[in-house]
Formats: sequence, C-alpha cells, structure tokens
Amino acid sequence: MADFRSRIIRIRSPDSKNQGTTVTDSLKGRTGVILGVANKRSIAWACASSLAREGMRLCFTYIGERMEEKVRDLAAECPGSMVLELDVTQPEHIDACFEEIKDEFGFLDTVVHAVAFAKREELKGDFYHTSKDGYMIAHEVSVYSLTAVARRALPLMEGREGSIITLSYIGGERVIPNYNVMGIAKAALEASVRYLANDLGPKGIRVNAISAGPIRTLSASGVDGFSKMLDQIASKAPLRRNVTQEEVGDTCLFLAGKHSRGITGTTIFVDAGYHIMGV
Ligand code: 0WE
Repeated sequence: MADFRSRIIRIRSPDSKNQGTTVTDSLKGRTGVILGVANKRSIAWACASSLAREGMRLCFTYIGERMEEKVRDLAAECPGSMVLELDVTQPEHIDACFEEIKDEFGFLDTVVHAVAFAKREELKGDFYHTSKDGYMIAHEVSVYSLTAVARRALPLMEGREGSIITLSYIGGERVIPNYNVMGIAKAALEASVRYLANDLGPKGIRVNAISAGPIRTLSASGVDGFSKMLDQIASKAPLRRNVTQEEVGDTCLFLAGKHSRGITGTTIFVDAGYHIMGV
C-alpha cells in the first residue's frame, strides 16, 4: 500500500508573493478619517497603516501646531491622503473638518476615533478626589467627541455600509489602579458605541470599539508604573506577551472591512487574552 501521504493533493497558492503584509487593494476606492495620530507609535497610526495598506484614502486630523509636522510626515507615506487640524472640543472645528472632507473625498466609509485625554493629576491617587473640571474634560475629549464626530460624519457615510471604530481599555469595565476618571470615560464610551450602533445600524453604518491591552505610546508615557504593568500583563495573558500597535491596526482593518459586516455595537478585546483571566 502506498504511503498515505502520497494521496494528499498539494495546491500551490496562485499568488504566494502577495500574502502577508504586502499592498493589496481590498479597500481601494474607500475613504476614512483617523483622529488621534501623534507619532509613529500611536495606535491611530497603526490603524491608518493597515487601512492604507489595503488602498484606503485617509484624512488625518491632529491637534495643536506642535503635532502638524509629525502627522504630515506620516501622512506622506499614505497615497492620496490629506491632513486637517481638529480640536474635538470645538463644534465649529468638527463642522469645518467634515466640510473639507466632503470637498476633497465627497464621501466617507470609515471613522477611526483614537482620542483620549485626562489631566495628568487625575490619573493618580484615589478616584474619589476627581475634580468636576477633570471629570468634564475627560468626558468631553474622550467620550462626547465620538458622538459629535459621528453626527458630522453621518451625511458623508450614508448608503455606503461604513464603519466607525473607537479605542477603549479594560479600565472601563474593571478597576485599574490610577486609571480613575478615564475608566469612567471608557465605560461611557463603550455605552456610546451601543447607542450609536442602534441609531446608525438602520443606515447601514456599524459602530464598534477595540479594547486594546496596554501599549507603549505617547499617551502611556509618564504613566506611573506603566512598565511594571506591561510585564505583569505579559506574564498573565494567555499569549504570555503584550499586544502591538500592528495587532490593533489589523483589528481596525477587520472592523472597517466587509469581513466584519455582521458585527456592530460591540467591544473587541485585542489584549493577548488578558481579559478572560480571573487571576
Ligand atoms: O487610555 C489610556 C491613556 C489615557 C490617557 C493618558 C494620559 C497620560 C498623559 C489620557 N490622558 C492622559 N493625559 C496625560 O497628561 N491608556 C489605556 C493608557 C493608560 O493610561 C493609564 C493606564 C494605562 C494602561 C493611566 C493610569 C493607569 C493605567
């Protein structure tokens, strides 16, 4: 009797050169806006890279003149992209931003909201010391901005089966020491995702959050004990490591594309499995 392995028919991939991370065009002719790129390490930049790799045209928004050059340099790596200043706490800024996107792109398929801010003094010590001002600012920038942006994006997204994606953190569901008011904000952000998903679903627009494990970014720099946190999570997570920006970027790509067409209103963990653990 012949070796059973001789019965296996091996089919060679017709385009074995075009697998992995090479440029493809599954999102060709699609457009997106990315809020929250600060530098190369930004999760927003990883999301943008994944979307651009699949051919999406992108609009990058930045806040403050100091960020402009960095964001312009990064945008230059993405063909057909544009760059706009956007302070999400200024309603007129958001109006103007989406007017420009309408003029340049004409329509919009994807919004990536990767924006969060709390005053540094609110991210340490006991949560009950949170000031009213600190509470309001964290929610204005990190939570309300999603709804404010979604509302302006809506007319450009209607009838295009678009997708809105935001970034969350497990601190919105469980207590993470020092995350404090940002935890309350992420809980409200994830609830916003559900209400927006219900509103926009009938218009064919999906809304989801990615709950990323901790990653070394500008936002995380200066957070007390961050390195220790990374090591602790890497030792407990099922995959025994931390996650990368690229892994979050590729989940963003999944949520932006048609493979996720049945998913809305949810929070997807990209955290090496950490969130399933009891201890
Ligand atoms: O959502 C975040 C970052 C949020 C953030 C961080 C800062 C630091 C600098 C918002 N605003 C500010 N404002 C600043 O002035 N993460 C998930 C990263 C993060 O931040 C933490 C964490 C983790 C994880 C803060 C305390 C404890 C853990």
